[in-house]
Amino acid sequence: MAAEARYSPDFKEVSVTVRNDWTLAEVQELFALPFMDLMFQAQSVHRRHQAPNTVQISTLLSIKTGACPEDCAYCPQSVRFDTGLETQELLELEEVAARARAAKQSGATRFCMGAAYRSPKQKDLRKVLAMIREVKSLGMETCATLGMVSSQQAQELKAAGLDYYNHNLDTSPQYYQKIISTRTYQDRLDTLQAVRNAGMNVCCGGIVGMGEEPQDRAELLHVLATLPAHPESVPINRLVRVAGTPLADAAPLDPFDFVRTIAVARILMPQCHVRLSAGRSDMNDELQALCFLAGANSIFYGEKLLTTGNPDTVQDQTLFRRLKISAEGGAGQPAAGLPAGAAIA
Ligand code: SAM
Ligand code: DTB
Ligand code: SF4
Repeated sequence: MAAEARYSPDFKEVSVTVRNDWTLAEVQELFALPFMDLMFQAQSVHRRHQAPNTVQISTLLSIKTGACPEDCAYCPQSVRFDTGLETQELLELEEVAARARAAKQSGATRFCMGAAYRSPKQKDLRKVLAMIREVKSLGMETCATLGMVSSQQAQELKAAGLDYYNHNLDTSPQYYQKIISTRTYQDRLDTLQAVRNAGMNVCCGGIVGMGEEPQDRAELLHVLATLPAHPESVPINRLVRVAGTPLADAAPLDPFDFVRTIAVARILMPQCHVRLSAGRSDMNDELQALCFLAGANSIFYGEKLLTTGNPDTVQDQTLFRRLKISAEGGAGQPAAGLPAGAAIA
C-alpha cells in the first residue's frame, strides 16, 4: 500500500512563462507566504530558468567620488551630508584602464564604473565614453552608473560599447518621497526608458532596510516586474548605514525580510540576474547562502563597493568553495580564486 503523500497539495506548478502583468496583490501574496514555501518556490523558479550553483561576478570602481548635489538620504556621497568622505574628481583614462586591466587579470568579466553625478555634463561624458571604449577593448563587459541620462546620452553610451546601465528606483514610489527630494521617480523611469530605447541592458533595483514598510518592498518589485521588459540585472542592496547620512540610525532589518525580497524578485523576474549587492560585509556566510538559495546569482567581487567596504576576496573564495558555487564564466575567465562554472545559456 502506497504511503499517503504529505507534500502540500496546493503548490503551483512552476511557470515557464515570463510575465509582466503581475498584480500588486499577487506580489503581496508571495511576500505573505510561509518562509519555507517562498524559498521552495523561488528555488524551483530559479532552477527552471537559471543555471543552479552559479553566480555572475562583477567588479566596481568609483570613477568620480562624492560632492554629489543630490540628497539621497542613504548616500555617503551627497554634498549635503557630512560623512567625512574624501572626494575625487573624475579619474584619468590611464588610471581607469589600469584598474580594468587589473580586474581582468584577476578574472573579472564585467567592469562597472560608478560616478557621483546627478547627470553627466557633456565634457565629462566624453571622458567616460573614452573609458568605456578602453574597457571594452580589453574584452570585458562594461557597465556604468552616472545618474540621469537623456536619450541622446544613452545613444552615445551605447555607441561607445556600454553593455549595461545601472540606475535604481531604490524603493516604492510612495516611500521614495521620504528619501530623495531632488529628482522624481518619473525622472528615474525616464532614464530607464532612454537606456532601453538605446538598446542597452538595464540594471535596476533598490535598497532594503531604509525604514520602509513591507508594502514598499512589494511595490518596488511590482514596478520592476511590470516594466515593458524586465531589467536584465536587479541589484538588491541592503542599506549600508553610513554615519552622517540621515539614515545612519535606521532600524536594523530582519534578515529574513531581506531574503524574502530576493526570493520574490526571483519569482517575478525569472530570467534576470538578481544581484546580492551592498550590505554583504555585515552578513554572515549563512545569510548569504540563504540569499543564493532564494535566487541571488550575482555579486560584486572585490574589497570595496563605491565608498564602503565589501567582503575580502579570500572570504568570498572560501564561501564559494564551501557552497560549491562556481563563477559564471561568460566569454572570459572566472574571477581569480573562484571555481569556474559553465556559462549560462
Ligand atoms: N549617482 C548615480 C545614481 O544615483 O544613479 C550613481 C551612483 S549611486 C551611489 C548608485 C546606487 O548605489 C544608488 O542608486 C543606491 O541604490 C546605491 N547606494 C548608495 N548608497 C548606498 C548605501 N548606503 N547602501 C546601499 N546602497 C547604496
Ligand atoms: C548598486 O545597486 N549598488 C552598487 C552599484 N549599484 C553601483 C553601489 C552600492 C553602493 C554602496 C555604498 C557605497 O559604497 O558608497
Ligand atoms: Fe548622488 Fe547617486 Fe549618491 Fe544620490 S545615490 S547622492 S545621485 S551619488
